[in-house]
Amino acid sequence: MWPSEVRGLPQPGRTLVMGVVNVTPDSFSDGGEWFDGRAAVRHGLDLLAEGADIIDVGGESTRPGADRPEVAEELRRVLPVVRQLSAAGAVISIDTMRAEVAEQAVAAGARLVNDVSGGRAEPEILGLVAGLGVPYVCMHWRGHSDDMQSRARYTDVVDDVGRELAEQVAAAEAAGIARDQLVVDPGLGFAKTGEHNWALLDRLDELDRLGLPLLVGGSRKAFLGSLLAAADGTPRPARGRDDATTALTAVLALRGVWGVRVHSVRASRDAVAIARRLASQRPVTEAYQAESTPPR
Ligand code: PMM
Repeated sequence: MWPSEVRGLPQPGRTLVMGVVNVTPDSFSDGGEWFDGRAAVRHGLDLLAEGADIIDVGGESTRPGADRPEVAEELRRVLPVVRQLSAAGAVISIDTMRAEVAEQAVAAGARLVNDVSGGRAEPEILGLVAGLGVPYVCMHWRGHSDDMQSRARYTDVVDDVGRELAEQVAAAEAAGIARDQLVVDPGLGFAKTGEHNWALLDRLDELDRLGLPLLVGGSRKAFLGSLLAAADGTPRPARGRDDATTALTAVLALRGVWGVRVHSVRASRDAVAIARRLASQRPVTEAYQAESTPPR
């Protein structure tokens, strides 16, 4: 099984729940709802109250076909949100592929760099993160969103993703990132079809040969919409995929992943509590109640 601790991050003894705050006008999953900085901060505080262990703040949409913002625009979106949520006591992750954004976000209080390109978009991010001494999420990635689906070709997706992730991890370690600060992520939906995502989820344990904690981001993604399509084949819209996301969290938590990246935090925390209770056969109610904030 995967290691479950990352130096510098919370270690609650269960799967961590990372809540998503997209400060973007065009993410597929929440359609620009939190583009306004104040709304993004309010949303982050809500996710914190729901029990998010980490809040992942991003200013670039990675929806297939999306255009990239300028660096200055990405900074303008994320920095005030990172600053205010860190000041409120949240553990913040910065979701960026850019070294400049990672550097300024860590200076503003972020404690984790979540790079969906796993060092492939801007390799200099690896040395920067090593120097900052913060943990790093290294996601499997083959190219930018404008043409990533054309790269969704694999001989055996689980073998290929495992091998390519191992190369990305080797580059991160060569740049000086400590092994106990590395997390890997199979990158569901990034240069992957629905079939690829399901194969990765089915054979997730084969990625344990990387010997690193695993983060999985399946929340509201298109493969869930296809699974839950209407009788006429229309995919279920992103907003209607939260219950399926929660079910996926339960499965992943039972299989011992380090973390899940989700939009609906309370539901995933509940799913993790059930998985933990079943796995440990020890009561967790008291610990869970003490950690949770009562519903508002
Ligand atoms: N997916 C998205 C964005 N960032 N980060 C990690 N580590 N893993 C993911 O799967 C991932 C990510 C895209 O989803 P969104 O538009 O809902 O943020």
